[in-house]
Amino acid sequence: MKKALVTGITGQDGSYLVELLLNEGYEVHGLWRRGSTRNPPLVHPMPSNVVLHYTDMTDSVGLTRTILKVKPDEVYHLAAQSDVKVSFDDPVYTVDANALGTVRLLEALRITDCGAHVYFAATSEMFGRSKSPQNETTPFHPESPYAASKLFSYWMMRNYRDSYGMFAANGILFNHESPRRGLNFVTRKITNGIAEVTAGRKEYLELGNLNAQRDWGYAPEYVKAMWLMLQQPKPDDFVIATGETHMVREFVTSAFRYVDIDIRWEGANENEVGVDAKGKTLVKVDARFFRPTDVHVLCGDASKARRILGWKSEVTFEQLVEIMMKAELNRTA
Ligand code: F7E
Repeated sequence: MKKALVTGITGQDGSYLVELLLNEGYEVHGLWRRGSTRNPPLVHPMPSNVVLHYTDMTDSVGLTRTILKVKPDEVYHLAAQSDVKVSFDDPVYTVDANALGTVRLLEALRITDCGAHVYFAATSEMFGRSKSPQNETTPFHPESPYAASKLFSYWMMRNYRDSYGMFAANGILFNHESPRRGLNFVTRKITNGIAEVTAGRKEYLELGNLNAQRDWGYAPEYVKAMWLMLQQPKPDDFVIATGETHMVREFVTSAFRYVDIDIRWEGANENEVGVDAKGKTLVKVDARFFRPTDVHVLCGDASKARRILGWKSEVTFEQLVEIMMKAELNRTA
């Protein structure tokens, strides 16, 4: 039986990846960050047959000990401080967990001579202000401590691949969402907020930059791409994206349409509002949610993944909004 070790197992991607790996017949192990007072919040119940190990990305000894114990065939490195806005408020922790964390893991794998295939969750944020569509040859221009920490790890993966012959693959994943997305990310904040508004528990949504454009895909499809990368004869780097980009404003409009509310946009910048047919304000812009610098347009070209991995996204933007809204309304019903 093949063994997989997943860092970041408690997050959205970890939860879907665990399901995929269990279906593929893997013995699945995960890292669990022990808090002094409570366990980390789970986006989804953890299947009972997953083996959890107490350590985290700041603990070299814990990582080495876990690898020696598990002897994994595949390692999926998803753990990170993944909130871009938080990375501006807490850059030192972000770099420690994300950048040094990857080095600690790579060193643990090298020292133990583990031989596992390793996947790293790189990100479209590394492209920053580079022109879209972005693919594997597009220059990087990170615009946040988060993006810079991920770019550092991306290069360390390549370095360990070249220097030590490690099977180290980078997945440059564009935004990918689902009903299991954390409430701090914009898609889930929007769908959850609309469910609260329609249930009468909230007056309006408060959002930041409505002009940002993102290439939003469906998370379960994206974890399949991670797995495919580790089944290849040689390690490589792949962009995973839908190839379509939409503004945050469009996401809001589509999600409200799902509950039969037509949103009209009025005003500009910090004074922009979204109102319903009766003129009631349902969306406000609040500068608290702006970032010191924001990535404006991300749109990925995943043709290499299609050619080599046979992967392509199937769920459209409208379907994604529908999946998320449906789950949200069921949850709050
Ligand atoms: O923001 C804008 C915000 O936080 C998307 C992470 O998984 O994907 C994610 O990073 C856009 C930004 O995701 C609000 O300014 C407007 O332009 O959902 P997000 P992200 O920053 O793109 C990449 C691929 C990762 O790797 C990251 O780990 O939406 N926006 N108003 C807002 N964003 C948030 N969070 N909250 C707002 O109220």
